[in-house]
Amino acid sequence: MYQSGISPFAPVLLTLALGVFQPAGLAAADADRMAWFRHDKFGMFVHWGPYSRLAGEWKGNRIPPGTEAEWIMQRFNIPVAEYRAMAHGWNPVKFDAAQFAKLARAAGMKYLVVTAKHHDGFAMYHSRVSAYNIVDWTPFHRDIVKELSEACRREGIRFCVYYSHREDWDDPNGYGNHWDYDPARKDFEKYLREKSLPQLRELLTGYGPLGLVWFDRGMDTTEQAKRFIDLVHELQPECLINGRVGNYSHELLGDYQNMNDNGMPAGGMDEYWETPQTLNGTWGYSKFDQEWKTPANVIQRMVEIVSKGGNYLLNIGPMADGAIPAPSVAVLEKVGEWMRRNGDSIYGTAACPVGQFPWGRCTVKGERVYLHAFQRPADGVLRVGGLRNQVKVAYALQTPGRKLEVSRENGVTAIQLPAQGWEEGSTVFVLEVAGKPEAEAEPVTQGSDAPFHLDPVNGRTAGGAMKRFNRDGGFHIGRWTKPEDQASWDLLVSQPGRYRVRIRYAASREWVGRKYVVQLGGQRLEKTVEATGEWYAYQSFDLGVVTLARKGPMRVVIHPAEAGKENLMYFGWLLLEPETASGRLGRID
Ligand code: FHN
Repeated sequence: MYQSGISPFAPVLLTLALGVFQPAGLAAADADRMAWFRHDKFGMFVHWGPYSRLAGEWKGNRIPPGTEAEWIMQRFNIPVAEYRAMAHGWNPVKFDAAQFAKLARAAGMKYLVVTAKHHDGFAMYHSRVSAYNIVDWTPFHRDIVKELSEACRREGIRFCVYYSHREDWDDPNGYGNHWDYDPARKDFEKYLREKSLPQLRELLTGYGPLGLVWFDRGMDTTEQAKRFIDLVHELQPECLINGRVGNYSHELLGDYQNMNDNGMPAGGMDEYWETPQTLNGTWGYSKFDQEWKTPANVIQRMVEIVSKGGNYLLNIGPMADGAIPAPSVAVLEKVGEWMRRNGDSIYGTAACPVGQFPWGRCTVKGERVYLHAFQRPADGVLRVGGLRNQVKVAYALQTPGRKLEVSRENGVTAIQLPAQGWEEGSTVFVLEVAGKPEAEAEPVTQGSDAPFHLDPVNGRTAGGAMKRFNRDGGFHIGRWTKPEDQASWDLLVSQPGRYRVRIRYAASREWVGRKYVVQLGGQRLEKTVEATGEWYAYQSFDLGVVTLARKGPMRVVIHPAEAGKENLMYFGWLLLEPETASGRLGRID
């Protein structure tokens, strides 16, 4: 046990209290709708449809390596008539909904998202809108969505559907099929009105309460996306909507942000997010792809995702006959064994305030820090830098009665690890700490004649300002409308001198003309947001030269100059570059 010492950066100490993660700027009612999503962390994605029957091969030709098997119709430009004929004979007789739900449960997954319609336009449920569905079109005649929804409820798994609302290669007016249909003659509005929206209505009215609807390959316009959102809200107000409902290059619509496929953000974010990931290299089943991730890899990905405040939606691709590939089952069962022992360090936890470690990651819940050691350090000591709290007691999650020795030196907490009890994937150690886990911020430092690079990852937000991810531009800070909505950084200046300040941001038309303030120590720059063209069209702007007069700590803060209705900007970075005519630092004498 120890008392936290005095930090050398005491004047600029800041704390990040993330004990109960609840993204800033959300109304309480919104936050409540998200409660299960925030808690559950781990879901099963199921990509299944007639493409599974082809298993990555069309007329003796293999789908190019690295291509997703569910895209086979588009990759080979298979004519609608031929693809329909193939689907007509599909009979997945081994399908057993209970097996899916039981596997999800055994793996520790809490929600299941099944492709009710993927881009090929085929409905995996009994649609009255289109006869091109599993019940009417195939000899199988069973409603897969219905059976899965019932099995999930029996197993306590939250049931959710994926629906490809924009892309539809079967419908003459849907998006994406240019080989059968002339794009210039398509009436996309008709497709929305007569197929996509009515099918969504069927899913929202025929299968009980849905946890969420997972849309994909977002709508072009906000107006179109809002029709889908409105329908969900009208029919099932509690049902969540994923971020891909809208255009990826516009402001996030829906309840949470999706990473790109298999994506992992560089750091934690201030909003809800989820990453969809594959177990091998494809979503739909391919007989050619046997590159399965190991249980350890899946566990470590899960820990990494949860340590950054996200959810992990992990895919299985059932085969043509309805069986789940044996390697998927084996991996998920192993992951489930780990979850049964260690789930406490995953469910209901929040992002780790103290970043990433060479030996693993961490998650937090209440006044506990869960240290996930991916491997045992050679000297048997787990070192945790930047944790501000006093540690009351430390132990391995599996052996709470056996206390571990803890010491602290120069701001680093050191835990003596046992030699036994190591797990494949991650071994979890618990620190019970005084108060909510908080980080001592690492100041941003500079190298010799080197700039300060201030970005969303090494800064912090306050008020309504949020660190966010977008699919085009990586991280940005957004949702700031008033002076209290701030981004700030603590710097440790080692080379006083003159510095040129540059800022990079993207601004949509409505934000142009808004005033913002950059405070650097005692200096204040007031600037106006300029046009960059588009939502995520980032540009850099020169803000002039400032003087960093003294060595030591200094704070940089950016915020809107006054309150307004519109967002300020999507902030990318601020650069402080040594200003010299000769290329050398303009030093202060
Ligand atoms: O095109 C789809 C793909 O087939 C798969 O469904 C993934 C899952 O996230 N989403 C799209 C690509 O991003």
